[in-house]
Order: sequence, then C-alpha cells, then structure tokens
Amino acid sequence: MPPILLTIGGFDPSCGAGIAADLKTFAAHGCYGIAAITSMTVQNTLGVEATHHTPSAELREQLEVLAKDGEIAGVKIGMLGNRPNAAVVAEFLDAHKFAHVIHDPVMRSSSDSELLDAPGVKYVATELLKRSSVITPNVAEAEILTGITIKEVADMEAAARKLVEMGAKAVIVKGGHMEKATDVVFDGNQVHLLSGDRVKLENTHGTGCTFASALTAQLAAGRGLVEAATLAKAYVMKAIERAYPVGKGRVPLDHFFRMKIEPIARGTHEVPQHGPHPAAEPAAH
Ligand code: PXL
Repeated sequence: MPPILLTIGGFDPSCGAGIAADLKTFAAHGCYGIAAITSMTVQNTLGVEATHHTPSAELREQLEVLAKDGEIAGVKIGMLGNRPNAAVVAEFLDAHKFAHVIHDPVMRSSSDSELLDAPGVKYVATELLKRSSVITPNVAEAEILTGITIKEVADMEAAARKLVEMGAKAVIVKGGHMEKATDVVFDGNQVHLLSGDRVKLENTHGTGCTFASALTAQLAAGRGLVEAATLAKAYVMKAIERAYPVGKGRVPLDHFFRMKIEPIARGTHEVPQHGPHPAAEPAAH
C-alpha cells in the first residue's frame, strides 16, 4: 500500500503551486495524496488576483472526515490564509498526533499577494511552529518569523537556531533566492548546508510547495532529515530544469519529469483487443 499523505493548503487553479502541486509531487513519489483546502485563490500563471478563504468550520469538517477514514502517514501544511484556519489546523494536529508534519509557512505569493494575514503570521510563530516536525521557511519568511535580517548563510543559520528556540523541532531555511541557493538544515543539534545551483528560479512558481511535499514523501518513506532534504532538493532542481511554459507568466515545474519517455509508437497502446481502434492501428507506412 502506498503511504497516504495529506496536504492542507490553498488551491491555485493554474496548478503550479498549492495543493495541486503537492498532489502531483506526492504522486510522483509513489504516494497517494489527499487534500483539505484552506483557501480558493483566483490565480493564473501571471499571479494571484484574489483569495477566498475557507470558513474555518468547513475546514475543520474537511479535516475530520479525512482523519476518520484511515491512516495518514504524513501531513504537509502550506497556505493557511488567516488565523482562524491556522487555529483549526493546530487543533487538528493536537487531536491526531501525526508522525510527520511538514509546515511550509507560506506568507506571500511569488507575485506578492498576501497568503496569510498578520494575526495568522503571529499564530504560526507562537503556536503552530511548535506543532510541526519540520518547518521550511524561505529567507523572507524566516526573517518575519524571527526578526533576524538575513544577508548571508550565517544569518540563515542564526534564524534556524532561533526558530528552534521558539519551539520548532527542525528547520530548513531555503536559500533559493540567495546567490548560491544554499539551504540550511538544522535538526536541533547539527547544522547541515545543502548547496545548489540557482537555476531559472525567478521565472518558476511552486518550488517551495514542491520541496516541502517531496520532503514529506521522503520522510514518510523513513529517510532521515538530511537525506530527505537532499533528495527533495534534487527533485525540485530537476523539475525546474524540465519546466515548460503553460501560460503567459511564471513557469510551473514539471513534477512528472521522471515519467517523460519517448512518445509511444503507434500500435503499442494498451487498448482492448476487440475491434480496431485508431490508437492501436499500426502506422500505415
Ligand atoms: O508558493 C506559495 C503558494 C502556496 N499556495 C498557494 C499559492 C502560492 C503562491 O501563489 O497560490 C495556493
């Protein structure tokens, strides 16, 4: 049985970020994904035009109906929208004690729309952070949560240490927007640096969601934090490399790059063998 992973986040109708990106990432890792929507965003590849947050009672219903249905191997948290929805998620985590809770503390979209209101940010810092197994802020989010200005890797490390003092169990500060794309992984004891190449990041969308989802899949598969983060980063890098434009704006990642094979030759499709089917016909010449 593949592990069942739950994503709690916003829906991006252009499917580059949010729970659609999470579900694609889970599937690409051989996991079965389920999802609870915190917010319906109005969005295409050019940016977010509006957000309509799920009423918190409805979010609670969504989460509870999923939890009572079976074993959830890991939970990934993304966009929360507002404080009431963040509080529902905290209540849900307290009620169920999941083995892996990966929180990507999304605050603004790459097009700079607010994805979590100010009371929600405060709630993440004081309440939600300590309920997750790993929190994965980018540099801007780490600055907001800690109040530390981040200019170089040493500052990222200081922010990671501060987040653990604030109650986080483990932290990955993502340096994708820094010059060398170094990520700082802090498990509460040791700091590990993951270096990377900064590939076309300005023009991509959904890298943070994808990284945290791949990390969730790797942790649920039993890997340790550093190995899981290394594999998740490699997956994101490859998915960026293979990305192709879908709309007029930012380019979503290719989550299924591993499945890219030569187009199937005519005559080799798996169709029932009763009667001719155009896809099953061998090429005429
Ligand atoms: O990339 C952060 C993010 C997360 N979740 C949703 C989003 C975005 C960015 O636009 O729309 C739903």
